[in-house]
Amino acid sequence: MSENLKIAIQKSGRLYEGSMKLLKECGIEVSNGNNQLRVQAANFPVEVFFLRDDDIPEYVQDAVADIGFVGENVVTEKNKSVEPIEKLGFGKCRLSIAVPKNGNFRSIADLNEKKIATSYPYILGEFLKEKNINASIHEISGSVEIAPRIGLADAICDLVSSGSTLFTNELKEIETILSSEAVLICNKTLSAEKRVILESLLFRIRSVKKAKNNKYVLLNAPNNKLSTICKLLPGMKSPTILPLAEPGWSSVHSVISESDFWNVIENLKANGAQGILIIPIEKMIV
Ligand code: PRT
Ligand code: ZN
Repeated sequence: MSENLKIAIQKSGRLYEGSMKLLKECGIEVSNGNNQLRVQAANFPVEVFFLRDDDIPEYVQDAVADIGFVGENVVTEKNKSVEPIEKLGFGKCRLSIAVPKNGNFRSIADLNEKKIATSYPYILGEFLKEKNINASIHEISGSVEIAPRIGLADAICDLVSSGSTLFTNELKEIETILSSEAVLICNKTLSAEKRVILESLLFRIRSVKKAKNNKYVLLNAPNNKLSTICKLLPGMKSPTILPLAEPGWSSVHSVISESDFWNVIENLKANGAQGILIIPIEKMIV
């Protein structure tokens, strides 16, 4: 019987939606209607396990699952023997040290001999060691942000995304220890057969990610401006140019990356482009 690749994803929480959406965009149908622990995909040789995110690195290390989608923060904290393969582009956050807004602490050096509350004792411990700061770590598993107010700690080390939790609790960030997003981690001794399935999945994931980072652009340009405009549009090979019904004008089609999107659009306009249309790309085969 041929093997399935076992994928561990978060059962519920902040990474659940993103993980399910990514599988769907990769054309993998997984229905978790009955809140099951494990589901076989309908049309791809994978089986999805729904777990607590904290358990995913260990399960992947021990080959209970072959791969997992989990935050880099959890991978680093758990320090298991797994191979990080690919960033997945969702679940972005940072692990930061924060202190009371109106207190006396300005930098991490002020935290010598102080107490820091966190759910990330390993990462924080390594960081303090590296910076030569002798603070004590108080491990708590939830609601870390209230620790200074109730006198449990002088500072906290916790995940931040929008910053509103810190703001509401009158805390301010003084140091970022780690930037994180969801990553695909892999067991280190995957069979050759499973590697083939993983390669096929990675190919799909990369096509989805690439599409998200790029836009399809259509514009009209006078023929005497075409060479300038083409230089602004690198495209996958080179732009496609089609004549318009109106003499002296062409339609130009290309792909531009999200990162320099606004710069390119402004330059295109300044160089005579008109009727610019930007279209999202669903998949981009790399
Ligand atoms: O039940 P299980 O153990 O699976 O879930 P969990 O409660 O441990 O994790 P969950 O679902 O809260 O988070 C899962 C993963 O999402 C984390 O490990 C991160 O990789 C990622 N992630 C991204 C975040 C955040 N953003 C985030 N903002 N995880 C937690 N937060 C929390 C943070 O701890 C703080 O309480 O949100 C609050 C801060 O948010 P802002 O927007 O107010 O700054
Ligand atoms: Zn967790």
